[in-house]
Amino acid sequence: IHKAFHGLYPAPQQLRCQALSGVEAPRWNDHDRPEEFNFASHILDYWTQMEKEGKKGPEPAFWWVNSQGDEVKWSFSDLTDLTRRAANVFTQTCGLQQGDNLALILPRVPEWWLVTIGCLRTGVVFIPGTSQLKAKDILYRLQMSGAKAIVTTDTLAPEVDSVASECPALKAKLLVSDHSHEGWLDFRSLIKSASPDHTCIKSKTEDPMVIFFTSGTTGYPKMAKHSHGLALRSCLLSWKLLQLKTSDVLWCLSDPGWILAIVGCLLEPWASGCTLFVHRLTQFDPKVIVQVLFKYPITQTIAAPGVYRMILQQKFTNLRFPTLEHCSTGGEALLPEELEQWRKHTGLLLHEVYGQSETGITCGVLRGMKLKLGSMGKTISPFDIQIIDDKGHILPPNTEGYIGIRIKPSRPTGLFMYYENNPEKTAEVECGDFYNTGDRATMDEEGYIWFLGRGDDVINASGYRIGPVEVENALAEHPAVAESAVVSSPDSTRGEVVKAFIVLNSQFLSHDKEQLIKELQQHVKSVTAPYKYPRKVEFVTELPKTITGKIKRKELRKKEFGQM
Ligand code: BCO
Repeated sequence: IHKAFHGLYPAPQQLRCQALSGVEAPRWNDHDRPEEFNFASHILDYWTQMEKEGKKGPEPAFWWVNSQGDEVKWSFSDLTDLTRRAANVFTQTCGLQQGDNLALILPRVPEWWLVTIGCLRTGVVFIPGTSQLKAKDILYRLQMSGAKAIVTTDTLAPEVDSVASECPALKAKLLVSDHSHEGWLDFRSLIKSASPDHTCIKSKTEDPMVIFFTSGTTGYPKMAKHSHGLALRSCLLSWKLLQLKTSDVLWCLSDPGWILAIVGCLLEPWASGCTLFVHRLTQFDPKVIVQVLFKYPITQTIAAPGVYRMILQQKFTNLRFPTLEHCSTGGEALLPEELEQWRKHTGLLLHEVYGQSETGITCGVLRGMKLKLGSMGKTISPFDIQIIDDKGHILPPNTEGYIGIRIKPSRPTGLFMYYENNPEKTAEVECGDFYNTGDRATMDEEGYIWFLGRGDDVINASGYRIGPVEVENALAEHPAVAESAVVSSPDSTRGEVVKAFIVLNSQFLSHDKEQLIKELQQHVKSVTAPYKYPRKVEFVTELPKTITGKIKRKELRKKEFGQM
């Protein structure tokens, strides 16, 4: 069945493997802090060695399919070979060095995995972004990070070209495409001709590995920088939370731009030597997801609650998937009714996890753990989560407060290092002995945590964290908008959606309102990543403001949630 991807990469080797039981990845304990850690050399190359010694079964490490019937299967040996080549492309062809930043904006194509692991091998810090980003978002990311290289597809290459002259640090543009593009290096050909010999850097566990852009209440996204400790902690998660075995086939549906994808589509499956399954999924479609779950031997899924919710809303007659054993969910709140419905139709539980771009997964329902309806589980060691007030004092059980992660006397391995170039914001989220997540919750006497919502204006729509200012600024570019306030509004499909209250400029007051709403939505989709567009719009004559002229978003939000 294997089809070497576009004929460019080697077909998987015929492995001398027999299915041997009892083969386990190298293990660390919760509180181990090895001085050096590199996921590529410590984990991937370990599994490659196990394959070579015939000590690992024949299951592929990577199994990629698309709707056109193309299929890629790579063993760990293939991955080692191809990612060493990628490492050489970065260092030799692009002249990148350890600590340099690389922007990675790819959809779910196999090269995404070659780039990420190539970066791990060289110490190049990668910055994932969703393919929904537009020229302005890309410009912001390139300028803020000073990225020296970018990897993307031909869909986004013109957007990059339109801003590249404003990004003096950008030296190398790598294209993943079947076609060549002037001014761009052809990543696929370079991989083919690169040497497979490369020595992985000996990274310190605390050396930088990845940066995520994360939305906040004010201004544009901040850069949350993570060390290789994130990868180390994801190994612990793989063993404890999901308890993956080499025979498992894990499908994580997160877009490659988010931390959930780094954890669920890269680190967790391979920490346990299991198969990562990927469907190209250009457009989200619950029908395709259900078909895939019937067709392929997938044993575990990870997806935002919205994905399971949208599957349930389709009212399929049969959701008893033949091989699926365990489902995890995270990114937004899961309602108890959704869990009940999923259990009723599939016979399976939904195991909730919680985390942010700053933290990765910090709490959750471990496989086999008692589940309490509506709770997102318990803190996962080495994190110590407590519910705190705004001074960092620990609150008694069942009291509402902020989710705090202990950072003193020592910062746990895997928590973000800091907001790059932003010591003020880094200091702002430190609250006594804790990192304040800004999320509100309660914890019961047994340590189970109940999520309540954001303590600020950040909107969580279908698992996307959206800063209101980003949307308000996009709206402000439209001539009809005099001013706007963007808040969260409840929604039965997406949990929350973006709602914009808009004061129109006088010359637009007589315009057809339905038409204007469509135009404004389209406008936002065209100037910034479309997932941020306001799905609800209300025209108002004025916005509620404080005496100093600050918009009272909280008041509007409360109204949306029927709290006033
Ligand atoms: O609803 P519309 O059709 O009007 O608009 C949609 C898309 O059609 C459109 N769009 C997408 N790509 C576009 C585009 N338009 C123009 N150009 C493009 N390139 O824009 C809207 C996008 O909205 P969406 O992505 O929310 O909609 P969709 O397709 O219905 O997907 C639903 C979900 C549930 C699959 C999606 O929202 C999703 O993947 N959510 C999960 C996000 C996630 O993984 N979050 C985790 C973050 S990490 C974290 O929280 C830490 C946890 C440890």
